[in-house]
Amino acid sequence: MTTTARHADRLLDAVRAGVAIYDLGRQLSIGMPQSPNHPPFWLSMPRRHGDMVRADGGSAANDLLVMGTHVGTHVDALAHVSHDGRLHGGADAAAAQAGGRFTELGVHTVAPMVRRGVLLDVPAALDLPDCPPGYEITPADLDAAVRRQGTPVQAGDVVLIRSGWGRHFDDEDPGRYVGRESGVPGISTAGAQWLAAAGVHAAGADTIAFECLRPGQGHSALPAHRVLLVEHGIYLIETMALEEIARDGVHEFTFLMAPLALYGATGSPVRPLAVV
Ligand code: UVW
Repeated sequence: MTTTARHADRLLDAVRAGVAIYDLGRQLSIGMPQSPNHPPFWLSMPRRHGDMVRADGGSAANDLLVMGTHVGTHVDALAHVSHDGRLHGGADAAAAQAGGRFTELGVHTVAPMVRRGVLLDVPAALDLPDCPPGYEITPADLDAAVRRQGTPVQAGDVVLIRSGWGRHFDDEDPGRYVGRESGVPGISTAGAQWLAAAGVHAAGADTIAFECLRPGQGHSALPAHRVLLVEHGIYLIETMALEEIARDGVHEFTFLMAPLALYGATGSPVRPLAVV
């Protein structure tokens, strides 16, 4: 039986027994923090109640949504990042994007995930309230979290890394979460190699770009993206809400996530769930 099938079975058992479900997605709203690399989130209501009243008196409102696919809680497909003109598996990025969409590595190829999930609570392992801005999470930190929690990482897992920076998502100044001046804590290149060596299927974090952003660096250099997406074909999930599940001390769960099947797109908004 595959890991996915085992977790689907466990999920059914859990649903029958009564389960706790953690919502790991952020609310999407105008003005929320987001990377300057991507078009902003915008929602308007072109049709309001009363604009078109049906013969039976009924009326409907509806919305127009405009946003980048890497805004809010989202998954990065393998088409998202290239290095020296090459995508994961060696495909030529310029050729792959020639038709304006990625037929091979687009987000429509990311299968819905039903997998073992592990939360690695780094600040808890370091005995800190949260990782400081610009802090690089090392393999030693990841090992310390695994040891403290007793949750070894297995091949095929989805591993979520809590830095504690997520508590800034709702700050009045969205620039704090984005790390405009301060930088943002996150995984180091060596930390990304640790995840790749463990054979994880996907990795997520409570930060805007998953990896460490040094003060003043902005979102210009993303070496962990290269290691995970390009070199190892490991999906990334960013801007996750990990505070509640960490507060409850839940470190192992069934992870559920279905990206939108946006044909050829480089990413998709998602609403991941942890089922315990
Ligand atoms: C950022 O927003 C920087 O992350 P990504 O482009 O990987 O989605």
